[in-house]
Amino acid sequence: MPTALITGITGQDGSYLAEHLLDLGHEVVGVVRHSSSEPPPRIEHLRDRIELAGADLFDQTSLLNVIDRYQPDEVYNLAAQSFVPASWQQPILTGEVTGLGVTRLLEAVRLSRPEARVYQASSSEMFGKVHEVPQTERTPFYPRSPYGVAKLYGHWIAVNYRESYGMHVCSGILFNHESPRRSTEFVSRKISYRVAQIKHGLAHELRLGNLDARRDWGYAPDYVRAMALMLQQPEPRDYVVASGETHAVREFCELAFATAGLDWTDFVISDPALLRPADVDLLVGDATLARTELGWEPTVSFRELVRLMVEADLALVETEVGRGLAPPASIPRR
Ligand code: NDP
Ligand code: GDR
Repeated sequence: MPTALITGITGQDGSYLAEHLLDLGHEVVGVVRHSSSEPPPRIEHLRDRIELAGADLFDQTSLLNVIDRYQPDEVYNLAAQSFVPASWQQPILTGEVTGLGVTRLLEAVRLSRPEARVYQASSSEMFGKVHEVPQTERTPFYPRSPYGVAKLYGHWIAVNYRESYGMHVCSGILFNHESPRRSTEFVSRKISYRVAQIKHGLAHELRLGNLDARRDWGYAPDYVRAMALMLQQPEPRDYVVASGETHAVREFCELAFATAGLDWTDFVISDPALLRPADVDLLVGDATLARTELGWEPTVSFRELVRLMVEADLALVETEVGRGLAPPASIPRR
């Protein structure tokens, strides 16, 4: 049984990837940073099937210790400060974790388990102000946020360790992928959760920033399958993973409200305070390489994604209301 070590296991993707690797018969070790609250909700249901190890992408020794102790066959680096607006508020932290943290992890692997296969979570945010449409593995990068810049560093250091040391390192350039496990600060879940609150009479409006931004949105469980497939290839390389469709935030709103029988124009307010210092206007990926080499295919369309997220939040809010746990009628503004 191969052993897979996942950093960022408490995040959206980490929880789905852990489930997928367990289904494939892997032993799973999850890296968690110290926290004053537990258990981490997204992996609560997996607690008796996975091992958790304490380490932090800030801390070289802790990473070396976990690699040394578990000698993983596969390492998935999903940990990051991943919220783009927070990267302007905390640019140095973002650079340390999302950027330099990749080097710390690669150093730990190089020193203790150089034959391990490594997956680096790269991002379509690296394309930023796009040089071509659609974006492929060969499209030049132009990041537009401290997060995007940090991810670009992580991407190139992954390529560099592959070329310098012959390590088996793959970088997955994943476009936006969402699910009911997404945090409510990201626009998809912010919308779906608020739609559910409005439907249950717990809120009356939804304040958003840039409604014209276009994203290539997919379903997170589909995207973690691509991560695992990359590490099964004989030769390491980088792959774009995307649906190939682009939609505006306003389309997401329209569909989400319609799913609950509501008209989005009655509730959505465009708030200039929520605009970013610089935004990424248009993303759409070409995943031809992933489709042909990995045999990867997404199973959930944009319309299905919006519907399943709204339906999940309608059920969640109904349960919360039923238990007297109705959350306050506000969610993070950014
Ligand atoms: P999340 O924000 O949901 O999860 C981030 C994870 O990183 C959490 O488990 C968090 O732990 C952990 N983490 C943060 N800081 C540290 C640290 N200093 N040391 C150790 N762990 C840390 O992200 P997603 O699951 O959505 O994304 C996974 C990865 O993929 C990220 O790297 C993201 O940047 C990248 N990505 C995501 C895309 C998407 O659309 N979702 C698209 C492209 C790339 P804690 O729970 O303790 O906060
Ligand atoms: P993104 O995702 O920045 O693409 O990064 P997010 O959902 O935060 O924003 C997508 C687009 O929606 C616009 N937008 C808003 N965004 C948020 N969060 N809140 C709002 O109120 C709002 N109104 C409009 C944004 O301006 C943006 O254009 C995600 C993260 O998961 C990254 O870690 C990952 O690398 C990329 O996707 C690919």
